[in-house]
Amino acid sequence: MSGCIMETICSRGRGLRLAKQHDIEQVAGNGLLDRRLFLLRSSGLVSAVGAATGLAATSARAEPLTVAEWTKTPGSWFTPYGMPSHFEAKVARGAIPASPYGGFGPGSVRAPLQFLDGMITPNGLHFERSHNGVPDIDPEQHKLLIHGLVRQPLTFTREALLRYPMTSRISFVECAGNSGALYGANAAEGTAQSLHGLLSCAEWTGVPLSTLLDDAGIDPAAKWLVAEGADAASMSRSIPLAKAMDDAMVALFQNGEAVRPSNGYPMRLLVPGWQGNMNVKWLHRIKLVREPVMAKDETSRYSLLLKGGKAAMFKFQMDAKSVITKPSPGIGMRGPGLYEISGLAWSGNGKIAKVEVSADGGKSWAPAALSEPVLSKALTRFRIPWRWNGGPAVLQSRAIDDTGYVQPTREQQIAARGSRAQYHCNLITSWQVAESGEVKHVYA
Ligand SMILES: Nc1nc2c(c(=O)[nH]1)N[C@H]1C(S)=C(S)[C@@H](COP(=O)(O)O)O[C@H]1N2
Ligand SMILES: [Mo]
Repeated sequence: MSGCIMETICSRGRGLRLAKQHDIEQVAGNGLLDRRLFLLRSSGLVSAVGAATGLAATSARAEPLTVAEWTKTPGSWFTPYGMPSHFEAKVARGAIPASPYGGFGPGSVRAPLQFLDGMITPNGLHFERSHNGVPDIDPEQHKLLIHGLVRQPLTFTREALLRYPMTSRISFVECAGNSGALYGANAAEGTAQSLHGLLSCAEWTGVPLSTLLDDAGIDPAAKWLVAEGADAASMSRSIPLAKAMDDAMVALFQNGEAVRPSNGYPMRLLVPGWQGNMNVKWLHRIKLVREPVMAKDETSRYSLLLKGGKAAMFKFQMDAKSVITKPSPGIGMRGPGLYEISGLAWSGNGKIAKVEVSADGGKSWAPAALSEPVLSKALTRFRIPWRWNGGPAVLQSRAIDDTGYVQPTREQQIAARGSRAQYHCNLITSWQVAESGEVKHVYA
């Protein structure tokens, strides 16, 4: 295969003149190619590669278009709220299990990461984790109370919040329990969705929490706040005041429309980059306090169990992590040739600085291209070309954020934490590619 690409390109003077030799060379073991390969469109190189690998097989041999059935008759009428093509029915939050409590109660559904591209999760596919179901909240009756160590307690209706100046930011939400199966002794069978799908990213719009706290007047004795939801779980979390004043937001909009009921309608707290659990949905109360209140959701749950029976008192930020979504289990390979490996990287500490990809189970690594925009505490799409020779391969990705934090191997994470940590699992995922093209989760 490698000879084939090289010969084709070498026989095309224009491509060769504009693209340097190293642009198409293998840059790491088992066929990883220079990340700029697909960016060299103007050089003619990509079309040469396409012809050489069969990537362009369908478009290169153009035949006259036939007139399809849907071109011969008028299309359907409009709908008030658009839905995806019915051909995309598999792109869903999985099979919804029957509620053990007759339609209510705790549960979660996961975003189908392997079927999505870009950095944004459509609202209908945003993962959901709810500890006691989704309340049906009338926005006219819902109120947000800010009280405790403040000069003057205030209540806000949604209407009142809508009169404030809004800000927007693109931010991921990840459940601290996401990927927890990877602490297990044996590699769990699963897809990007079932293993890592408690993760989504949206553009959130709302009022900076600092604005509302300033309006209430912060007592200098206040160092923390407690945020509480109006659902039947009364989800409560203690949040350091410094974080609240830094970049927390009372979000009213999600990707341009009102926050969905399952994601916190009419308002949710957004705590960028920190445990999903702290992003309290159906937010109705914020109390300023001196100390954390040690609520059930920060002690019995969502705290990080370490080796020797110790627990980290608080571990809020979600460290750098990445996962390859294409190829991945269920999204396999169809014959040897040139492919784009693509996936998601994110860090609760800041921006993704670099993503490296390995096709030989971590023996060698090559840098992936990061798709713009690369934003702090948002999902970042990475891509790298791969020439699959049809042999066995183990694909891995490793994220590095702008604090220098490097996503750990499984070995490193288990050595540091033991295997009962349950939360904050951000170790490197390995996808094994079989000669059949099938992809499966393994421990490398
Ligand atoms: N009020 C309330 N807020 C909540 C929850 C909840 O059950 N009730 N679940 C939390 C958890 S555990 C997570 S991971 C995130 C999930 O957000 P999402 O459902 O919008 O994806 O919301 C958090 N906020
Ligand atoms: Mo969660």
